[in-house]
Parts: sequence; structure tokens; C-alpha cells
Amino acid sequence: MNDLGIEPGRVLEGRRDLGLETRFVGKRVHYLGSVASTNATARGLVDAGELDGTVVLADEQAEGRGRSGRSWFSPSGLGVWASIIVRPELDAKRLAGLGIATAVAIADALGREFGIDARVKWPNDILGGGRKLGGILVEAGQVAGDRIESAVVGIGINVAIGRDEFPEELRTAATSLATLAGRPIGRLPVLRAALSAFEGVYERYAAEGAASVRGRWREISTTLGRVIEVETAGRSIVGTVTDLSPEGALVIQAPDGRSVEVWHGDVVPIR
Ligand code: BT5
Repeated sequence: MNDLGIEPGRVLEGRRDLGLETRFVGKRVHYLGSVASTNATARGLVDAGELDGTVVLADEQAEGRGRSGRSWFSPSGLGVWASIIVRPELDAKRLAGLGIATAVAIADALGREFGIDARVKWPNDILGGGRKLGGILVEAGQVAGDRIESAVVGIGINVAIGRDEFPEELRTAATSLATLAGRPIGRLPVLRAALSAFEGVYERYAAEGAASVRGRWREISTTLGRVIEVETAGRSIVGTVTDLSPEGALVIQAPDGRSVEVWHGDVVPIR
């Protein structure tokens, strides 16, 4: 039997079967063994009309996805690989900010629950000890005009991947909760913490946008106040990170003093 004490391949009732304390997130949990990507499975379920808050949880992903076609290493039983279906009625330009808000809320919850110093790196990285501990991937489902009617929020958290179990190319850049905490940690408490954190921030985000997490983001961001370089929309911008905008853009002060909002891209701190 695995660490969840449940055989995969069933639809679970989160509260009864997993001890979730959420109101609507994880009411139904499609718990699967191996999938290509939980986000891909969840997208199929969205189209089939699956309920708001339903979660797809897998032991293992053969084709776990990151942003921009990148891949996400998802070994069996060693991490939380989950996707949440949401039906938010959200302005399309606010969708990316939901990923940022989710990263902040989950980093916060992991820090509290497991006594680690968890931080965030814009847009969607969760870091511990300067290494990547998790990532969020938000994808639109049904869109009507400029309204998002459904979306999938993918959550990847490395729970018990040992240093040597990461592939060579991730070994210095990635970490896991068990490594950071210096003790064994199972997936279930991590799943519970992540889904509760998501539920709380989702409701605040729907009402207030990224302003709901701006204060906390400023406290746990690894890049606030630093000079960074970001590749965005085919060009490179260098500047000092000054804020998170209400829509979730990174606000950068360019060397000429102008304030620039960056919506996509990968941030590289240079000093
Ligand atoms: C992300 O992308 O950080 C979003 C990751 C989301 C994964 C979840 S798991 C459940 C759900 N279903 C999916 O298919 N995906 C979501 P990005 O910022 O693009 O970062 C990707 C990069 O992180 C890769 O190019 C690697 O360099 C690195 N990476 C890959 N796997 C990793 C891991 N397990 N831990 C740390 N870093 C990793």
C-alpha cells in the first residue's frame, strides 16, 4: 500500500477519504496512478462538465508540464502532482495572477506547516533554500470573449524526492520538503495544506485580484528590490523589481527611471 493508504483509480470524497478540511476544493478527487499530466486530465474533465473544485491527483506523471512547453519531473509517490478545476467567471487578464496568488498562498502554508523558509519567485515558483520546491501552472479551460469560464490550476510540490533522485540537470536547482525539513514527510499533509491554502486565496483573489496577496508577496519574494533580467515578448528587460501590480504583473523600474510592467517570462536575478 502507498503512503496515502488508498489504491489509485477511484473518485474519492476528499473530506471522508483524505481528511480534507476544505469547503469545495477537493470535494471530489480523481485519484489516479500514472497519467500523462494531471492538467491534461483535468482539462478533459472540465470539458465534460466536471464540478468546480474537483481535483485530479496522480502518483506519477509521464509528461508533467511546466510553462512554455517545458517538462515537470514527477516521480511516483514522491510529490503532490495535482490539478484543481475552477469555474471562476474571471476577466481573462486576471488568470495569470491566479497562479501567482496560488504560489504565495501555498509557499506560506508550507512554511507554516513544515517549519521551512519557503519563498516565491515571480511568476509561479515556490522556492526553499534558494532551490525550486514547487511550481504552479494555470491553464484556461472554456473562454467566452474576455471572460474565463473555467480553468485548471496545476500544483507540483516535491515532497520526498532525495537529492540524488533528481535528474542530473535539476540536482543543483531543485529541492524537496523532506530535504529542507530534514525529516520524512508524506504526501497527505502536503496535499491538505496546499488545497486549504488554495481555497482561501482563490476566494480572496476572485474579489480583490493580486492585491489580495501583494503584502505577503512583498515579504517572501526572492526578487523584490533586486536587479533582474527578464526575457519577455521577444526582448530582454533589465531593471529593479519594485512591486506586484493588481493584475499580477511584475513591476520593474528600468535604468531610465520608467516603470515597466512585465506579464510573462523568466526572471534572472543579476544582483
Ligand atoms: C512550473 O513551470 O514551475 C509549473 C510546474 C507545474 C507542475 C504541475 S504538477 C501537476 C500539474 N500537471 C502538470 O502537468 N503540471 C502541473 P516552469 O516555471 O516552466 O518550470 C519548469 C522548469 O522547472 C523545468 O524546465 C525544469 O528546469 C524545472 N523542473 C522540472 N521539474 C522539476 C521539479 N520536480 N522540481 C524542481 N524543478 C523542476
